[in-house]
Amino acid sequence: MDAGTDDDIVREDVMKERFVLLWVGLAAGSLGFASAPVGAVTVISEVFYDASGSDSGLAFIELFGTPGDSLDDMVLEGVNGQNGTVYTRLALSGVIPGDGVVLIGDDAGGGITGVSGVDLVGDVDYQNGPDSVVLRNSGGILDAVGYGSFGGAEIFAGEGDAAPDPPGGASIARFNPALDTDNNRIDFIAMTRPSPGTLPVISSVPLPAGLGLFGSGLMVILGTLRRAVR
Ligand SMILES: [Ca+2]
Ligand SMILES: [Ca+2]
Ligand SMILES: [Ca+2]
Ligand SMILES: [Ca+2]
Repeated sequence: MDAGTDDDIVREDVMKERFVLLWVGLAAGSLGFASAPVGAVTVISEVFYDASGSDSGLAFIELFGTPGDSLDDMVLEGVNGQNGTVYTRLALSGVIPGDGVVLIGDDAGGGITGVSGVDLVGDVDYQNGPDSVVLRNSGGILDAVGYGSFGGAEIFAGEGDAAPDPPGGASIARFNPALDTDNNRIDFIAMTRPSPGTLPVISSVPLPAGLGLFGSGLMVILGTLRRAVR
């Protein structure tokens, strides 16, 4: 591994920030949850916009929020990084399921998707970056993520700094779905194995019953993060 490059330093900083956030989250008992806290704002938890080969019918987006909350007022927009225009818009419907996870699979045509276990089907094959996805309701923007390397003339419609833009076959996912720092670079990691409909490893780590479990859970989390930032 090269040492001392700017990229390495940035990654180290992101790791440190995530570590602190994880530590605070674990200490506060906010992890190991089955669903978002009541009243939590719905967030984008994972975006898979570039499958290996064709994306049609394989792309998906996953949201995380409070079970029972209505989706009827929510809209997902794909924002073109080249000029800032909205190139696709999907109005959502229904309610957030009991596990808090809403999975929307890309429509390959005729309402058919290749993504299994979806809650909704629609045009969610977002552009492969640098681009952004915005979740809004009639009150304004609920959450947004921009991914990729934005040049000076390109329009970033995410939050804070851009999330990574992993190679085809990988997704970007919120490393802790219950945490939203409004900085995409901190909140999102690359997932070499997309997880449609399920939350990242971190949120399936049970609440620590003792230091041993605490330590082992933390190692799983840190191992996941290390792999993700490579
Ligand atoms: Ca795509
Ligand atoms: Ca592709
Ligand atoms: Ca946010
Ligand atoms: Ca997932």
